[in-house]
Amino acid sequence: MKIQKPISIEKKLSKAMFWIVALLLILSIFYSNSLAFQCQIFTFYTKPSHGKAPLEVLFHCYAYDCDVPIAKYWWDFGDGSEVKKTTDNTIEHIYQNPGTYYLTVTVVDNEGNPIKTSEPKEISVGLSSLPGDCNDNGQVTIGEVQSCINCFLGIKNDWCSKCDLDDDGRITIDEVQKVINASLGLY
Ligand SMILES: [Ca+2]
Ligand SMILES: [Ca+2]
Repeated sequence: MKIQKPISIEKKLSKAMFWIVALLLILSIFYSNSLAFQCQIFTFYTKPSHGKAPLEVLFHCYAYDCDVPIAKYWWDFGDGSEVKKTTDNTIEHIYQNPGTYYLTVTVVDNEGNPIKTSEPKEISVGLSSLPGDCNDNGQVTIGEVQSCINCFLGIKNDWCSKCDLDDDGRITIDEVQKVINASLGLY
């Protein structure tokens, strides 16, 4: 009969140590990755993104960088007005004339060095306030209604942002109803 040798305390300890070290290593990799991920946060939104001129738009930027403190925001409204420099991360701007504008915000550190510039946000300012008047010609056609219905059904097209009347990123049945009403002259 074979007698199994008892595993020595030293061996048991070194095995346990191995697993503790491995676990610590995994945890430290995970932690440093999650820190790196959190180290730069950047969100930027506008409300509304479209409407009738003159259109007052609110811009909000949330930026965080753990390496450098963010001191200023430079707002380029894309309409030829001068770049506004603020310490506040929220600003309002009125677009006086119809057109399509592209706004960017740059976050700047306390020594005046730009850290990051946003992707351009499109602001569409029209002549018409009719819901679903996607091409801004003062009437809502069956084609525009069809486009908005398609957006509601998840079939994306260029006009979906115009059909999203409250700018919340989705097209609801109420919004489609408003567009249909506008096409019937009930708005
Ligand atoms: Ca139209
Ligand atoms: Ca919506």
